[in-house]
Amino acid sequence: MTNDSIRLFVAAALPEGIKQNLLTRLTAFTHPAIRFVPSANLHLTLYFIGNVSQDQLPGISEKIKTITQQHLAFILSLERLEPGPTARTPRLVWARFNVSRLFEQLQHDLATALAPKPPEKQKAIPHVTLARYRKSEKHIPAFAPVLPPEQLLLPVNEVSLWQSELASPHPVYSILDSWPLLQ
Ligand code: 2AM
Repeated sequence: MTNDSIRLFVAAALPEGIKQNLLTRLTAFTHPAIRFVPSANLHLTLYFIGNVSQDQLPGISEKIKTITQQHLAFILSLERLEPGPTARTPRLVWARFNVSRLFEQLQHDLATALAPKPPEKQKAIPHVTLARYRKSEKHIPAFAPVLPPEQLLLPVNEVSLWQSELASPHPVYSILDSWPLLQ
């Protein structure tokens, strides 16, 4: 990639109250090799684009805008906090939300429009990544899932394009643009 490349992903920003609610439950996962995601970086993952050149940005934004004009806003309900349960995600702790037809359709259409190759067949799980294990950690502990004591609802009213700048100890994210979903 050239110097003018940028790393992008599509995600929904979270209300401050939801972030705080999720973070207070994370103490169950305390471990020397775990790093909690800073509050400013928390988001509902929709689609990871990866590195693209600056001149692709207007086209990408236009595609996301068109998709958001065709999809309804939705509300997700928190199911549990748990270690990433799939072979792809064992090194994460995430907050997993309920399966939602509206989320799946939005995620599928973003992947179809933005992917350089056909999207994975595997369905995307609605989640917020809360913590990651250090890459050097070989032994990932078997934490039990944490269930929310009461219902926690996450309204998803808009979709944002985020830039990720890799940094230590955490990447720095910034929102480049946002588009409302249909009400
Ligand atoms: P994750 O939280 O489930 O890992 C920025 O990294 C965002 O893009 C995160 O929401 C992350 O999802 C998502 N993402 C998906 N695939 C990724 C990849 N291969 N590398 C980095 N981030 C990825």
